[in-house]
Amino acid sequence: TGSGPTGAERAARLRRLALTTLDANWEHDHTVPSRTLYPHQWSWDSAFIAVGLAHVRPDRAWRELRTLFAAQWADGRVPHIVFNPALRVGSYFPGPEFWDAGRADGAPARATSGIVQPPVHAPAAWLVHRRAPSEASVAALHRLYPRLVAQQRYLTGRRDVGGGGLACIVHPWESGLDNSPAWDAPLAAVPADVAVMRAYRRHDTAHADAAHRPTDLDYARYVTLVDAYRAGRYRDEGLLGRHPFLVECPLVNAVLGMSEHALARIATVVGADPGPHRDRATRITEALVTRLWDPATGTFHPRDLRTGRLIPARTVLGLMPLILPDLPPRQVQSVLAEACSPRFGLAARMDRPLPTHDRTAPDFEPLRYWRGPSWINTTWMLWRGLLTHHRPDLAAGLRESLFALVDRGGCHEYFHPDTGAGLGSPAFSWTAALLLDALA
Ligand code: 9WN
Repeated sequence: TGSGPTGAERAARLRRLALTTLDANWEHDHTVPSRTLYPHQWSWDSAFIAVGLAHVRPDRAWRELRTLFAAQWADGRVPHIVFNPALRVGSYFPGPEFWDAGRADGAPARATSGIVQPPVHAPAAWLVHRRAPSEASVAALHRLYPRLVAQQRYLTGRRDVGGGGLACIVHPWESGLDNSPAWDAPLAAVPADVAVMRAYRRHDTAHADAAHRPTDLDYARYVTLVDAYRAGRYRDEGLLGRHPFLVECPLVNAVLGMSEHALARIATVVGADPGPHRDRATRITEALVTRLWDPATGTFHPRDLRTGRLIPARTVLGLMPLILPDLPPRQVQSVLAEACSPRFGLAARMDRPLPTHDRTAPDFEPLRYWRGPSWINTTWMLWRGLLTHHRPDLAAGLRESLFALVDRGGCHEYFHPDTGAGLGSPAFSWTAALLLDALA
């Protein structure tokens, strides 16, 4: 993290801060993303958190994943939220009563939501094992492997609504980048009545500035979409004919491909055949390039299955396929060009952190959640992709910008993409966890 005593001091300071943050957010058998805003267990948060915990508390890293997968549904879906039954009603909106998932086929005993998040868990499990291999980690991989395989089967099976070999999402929350400008076009087709929200009370705006969060109109649509999915008891048959939001997301599918690569490695440890995973990884990367790559823009875009068209917004989602080791050279070069353009400003020496949306777009909003602010998870994923594709110069620049953000702003949830000011939750778990990984 820089040479000499200053770099070493900063690294030690950041490590202490990260550990304190993670310890404070530990809750019996899982880590909450934030005590105030997100007091339950979240799916992709837990995967990122495990990656960080592997460096400091490996037992806890496995516990984190074990707790999450204990709430896996019979069809293989890993719910995006596992609710803590000890919390009072109203500690988060929408809570378990709103999801009412218990009545769906194959739902677990624990109260959960009915949707998923990007499947970063197999890559996370692999990183945790590689960081601290032991008898316990091999045993943990044995336990997790069939569950991770079932998660992939769900996404590449029931969720291949478009029939082209990619998974589709049924709600913007499933992308993890809830109010990204990428979802504006498909969401515009979702009926939304702000009056719908009068029946509920948002909880997020009690803890974070409303101007930094999704709008009430966004929330009205989020609720409409859950209503629609829940009305069909979270079944996936016939979604194309009845569900108002069906999109193939480049991040979700890049992670899906990455997971098959990770499963191939895990398979060799647990005595399973890695071949089928490698084949599936190849097919997912091919489908991603065929279906989500736009030669005209040189980047990846989500595909709206209801219109059949690519969504034009150029967001950070389009850069995420760089995490795939088998991304063809043409796409690698062109995603790098997009990342290094003024839209995202990636450089060996960065003057500003990586934003989540095209800085030059008229709808870039530096304060509002996923519409511009810098986030540590997307920064970390791009960093890993740069290492995979042998760009240590750019990887070093991005990593340094990550350290600078947290050093100045603390373990915030997101950051102002110009000033670096901390936004959202001030003690956010994946910021701390991924910082630990980048420091290692
Ligand atoms: C809805 C927990 C989650 C993250 C998401 C982030 C945010 C929830 C919310 O918080 O979403 O799932 O209430 O806004 O967008 O990526 O997993 O940290």
